[in-house]
Amino acid sequence: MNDFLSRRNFFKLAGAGIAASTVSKVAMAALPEIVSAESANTQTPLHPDTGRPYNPVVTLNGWSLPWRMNNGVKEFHLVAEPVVREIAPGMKAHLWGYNGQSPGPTIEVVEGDKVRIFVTNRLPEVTSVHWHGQPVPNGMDGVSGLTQPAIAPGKTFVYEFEAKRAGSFMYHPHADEMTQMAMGLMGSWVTHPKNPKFMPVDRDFIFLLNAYDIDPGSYTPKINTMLDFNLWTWNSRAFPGIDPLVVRKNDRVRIRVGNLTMTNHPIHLHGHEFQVTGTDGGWVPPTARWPEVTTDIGVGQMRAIEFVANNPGDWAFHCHKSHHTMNAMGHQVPTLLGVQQGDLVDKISNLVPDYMAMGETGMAEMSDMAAMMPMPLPENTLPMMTGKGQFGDVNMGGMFSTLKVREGLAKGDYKDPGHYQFPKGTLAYEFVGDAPEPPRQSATDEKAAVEVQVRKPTGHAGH
Ligand SMILES: [Cu+2]
Repeated sequence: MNDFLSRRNFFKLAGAGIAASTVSKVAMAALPEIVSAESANTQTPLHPDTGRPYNPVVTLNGWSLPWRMNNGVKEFHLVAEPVVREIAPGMKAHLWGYNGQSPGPTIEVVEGDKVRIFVTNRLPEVTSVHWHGQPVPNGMDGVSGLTQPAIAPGKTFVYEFEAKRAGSFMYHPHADEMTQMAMGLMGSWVTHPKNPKFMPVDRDFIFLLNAYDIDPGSYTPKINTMLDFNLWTWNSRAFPGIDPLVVRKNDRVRIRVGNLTMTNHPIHLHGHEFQVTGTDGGWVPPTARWPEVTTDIGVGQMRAIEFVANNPGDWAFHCHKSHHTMNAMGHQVPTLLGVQQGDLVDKISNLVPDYMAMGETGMAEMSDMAAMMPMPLPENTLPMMTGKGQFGDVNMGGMFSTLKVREGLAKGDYKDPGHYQFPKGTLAYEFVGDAPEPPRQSATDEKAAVEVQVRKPTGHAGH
């Protein structure tokens, strides 16, 4: 036995919510042991104890796959299989993933490593794995039908290539893609630079943007959805299920984000400016970078952003498409802002006893819906927006998390430090006193100089 198969490492992994499954000794002689994760928590980084040294990444609500060395080749074992993934506390989804979770584990190698990946198919249909963004020989590219026969259920295929270029990559199936991506089959890949001192950072996070369409009260995604997904997730988690990104003040931070949804996501960070330092095409030369607080990540793209976390606090970090910071429930409801529903409710209640007026003053009241007796949520459904902060409801869901910048954390400390303690005099506060009526432009009786002809839109004519 070597590497992670040793007893010491097995127990280390088991303690972290990761388990090695029982396989026969004969099978083990040929195939690397199957290691799988049972929890959706962010695992501590996997420090390499064999092979070339590197600074490991932290997979948000995920983990990295252990390997074994075999005559100088790094061997991994991915198993495509049905999994149950907790999207956030209170909701589980029946997905397809790798090694117990969706997304699958992050694979970390070093530039120049010879890599062998065994892929076992435990799905009910054929699959394959495409190593997105990597320079590989054509026959290792994983496009079923085009570059290889698809992997039939029960079969194991072997992919072998050299990890030629350092950078951030993804892996996903290239067989019945629409179904398999909608079911959550995907994972991250990092090829670390051969020189660990190249573009060093103190904390290096990675996650994938992915999306699901799961009807309230059900467990399995609708695989035929084209664009109108209702759960916008990071590594198949929705706020408040997404862990915070915990960093020490003045740490240099890298966050690598890949997009495997069907739309773009403008990812926005509060309190700091960052630069895009990498794409899945390689590192951006320093002369070509510019400062940003939002970077749009297109479909099938990967971006690495970097900044110095010099501003302590609990900073929002989210997709800027506001519907992507909401969970399932109906988005097709009419707008009732300003519509007084008081007596209407009495009338409708005669017919529908559970009817509840909503949206008269906005939708923030949705945050309290789970707690409201008149309208309980269906089973296995997340509220549309939720999450509590130290001052009350955060009114968010979906692609939302926080960057928690704190002084005095230990080097590898990623534990949630709790709410930020605001220094005296640095918190927005309520004005107390008389607020004088603001001066307004005086009303006039004169007829408007321009008479406006309004033509109301009918159907698509209004476009
Ligand atoms: Cu988005």
